Amino acid sequence: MDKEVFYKKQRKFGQKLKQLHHWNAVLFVILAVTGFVLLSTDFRQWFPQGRIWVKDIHIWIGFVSILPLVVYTPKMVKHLQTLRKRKNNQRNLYVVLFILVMLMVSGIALTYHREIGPEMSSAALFIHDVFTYLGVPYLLYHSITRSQWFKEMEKRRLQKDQEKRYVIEDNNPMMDRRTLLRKGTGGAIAIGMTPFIYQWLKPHLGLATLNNSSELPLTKAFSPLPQPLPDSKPPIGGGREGEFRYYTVTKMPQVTEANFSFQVDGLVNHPKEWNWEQFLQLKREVQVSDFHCVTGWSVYKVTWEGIKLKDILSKANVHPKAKYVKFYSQDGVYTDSLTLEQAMMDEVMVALLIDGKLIENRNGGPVRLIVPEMYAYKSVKWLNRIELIAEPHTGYWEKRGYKKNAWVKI
Ligand SMILES: Nc1nc2c(c(=O)[nH]1)N[C@H]1C(S)=C(S)[C@@H](COP(=O)(O)O)O[C@H]1N2
Ligand SMILES: [Mo]
Repeated sequence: MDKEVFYKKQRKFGQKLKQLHHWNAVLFVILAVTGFVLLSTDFRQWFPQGRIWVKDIHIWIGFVSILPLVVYTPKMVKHLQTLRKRKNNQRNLYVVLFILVMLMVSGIALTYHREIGPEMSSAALFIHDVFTYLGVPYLLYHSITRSQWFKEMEKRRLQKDQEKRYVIEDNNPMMDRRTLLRKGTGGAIAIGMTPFIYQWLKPHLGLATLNNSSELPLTKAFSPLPQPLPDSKPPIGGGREGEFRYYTVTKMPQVTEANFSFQVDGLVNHPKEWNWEQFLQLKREVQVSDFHCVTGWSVYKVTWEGIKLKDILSKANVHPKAKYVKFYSQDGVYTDSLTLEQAMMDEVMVALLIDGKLIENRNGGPVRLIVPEMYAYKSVKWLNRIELIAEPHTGYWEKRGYKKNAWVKI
């Protein structure tokens, strides 16, 4: 083949690759944006319903983007080799590919979190997080510095420099300008990402215990405080392993002793209502259990102290017509339910203490439900009312697409 034809072909091929490259970038931007929305606790609060479809979009685009990557990669590698492009370009390609593959593999694992179990999901979520927080800025840098817009800006800057004869002595003024612009871009991205990375690392740096100062610590809002049982302090579980991600679909309710009440009503023979002091008189027990969120994170060996739900139900004397138990939160919005049979399981607890301390407000305190065998969307925070009902009730997240079957083990 003569040289002319060869180069023409290569150029055409390069053009095609460029288009594909562009579409990959578009898919990637959608994934990055939806991914950060899913990470945002603020979004969860402002627009909870949106989370469900944002997650669907994220997963679908994720799957769709596998295809162009598979088609595109071998061609790109070949193209770079034929044109004997700079080593730099090739190395960059492999870094980008590595990031994308790690995100995809961990993303697929997370999509099937239920099938692979909590341990594998936690690992997948960790990988997905790492490559989001470190990989996304890299890819952002990659796409900005390779865009037509950026290259033109570089060119313009260089021309200006030459006109002004600033860097005329330099051997390679283009290189200098370029390095400067690129370092600037890299720096700006790094600074922009810092709050996100900080947010992510905070619990791992031991900063999670610092309370938001606008929040009244519950230990000040209640008196007396529950005295932990010997099994709670020191916690028989040896202290929890892992970090909670604190979720709320509303503004966090400020529970105080004055507005605290705990009710059991509906289809019961003896409806009950306790104030704080009376509530503390109920017999508490201690249990160690794991806590699994359906989005992939878990906290292990949590020592909870509280009242077994079955004990509370027996105090209220459940009417034979009751088939389901509905749980209300003091936030006025969040609810969920169990069948009566599920509610009678031994480990279902109305918890007050975690690892020997009153449960914090953001963690659902002072009183939250714990259903260790099920995903934590069943574990209603700021629990203040239990209603016995005859018909099934669809909980907050279940209404918005979460499965009614919340068993962790399938
Ligand atoms: N009232 C209320 N309870 C709730 C939620 C919520 O948003 N509001 N989120 C649920 C979900 S999805 C999870 S994973 C756990 C999170 O508990 P944490 O915020 O203490 O980590 O609480 C569950 N109970
Ligand atoms: Mo969750």
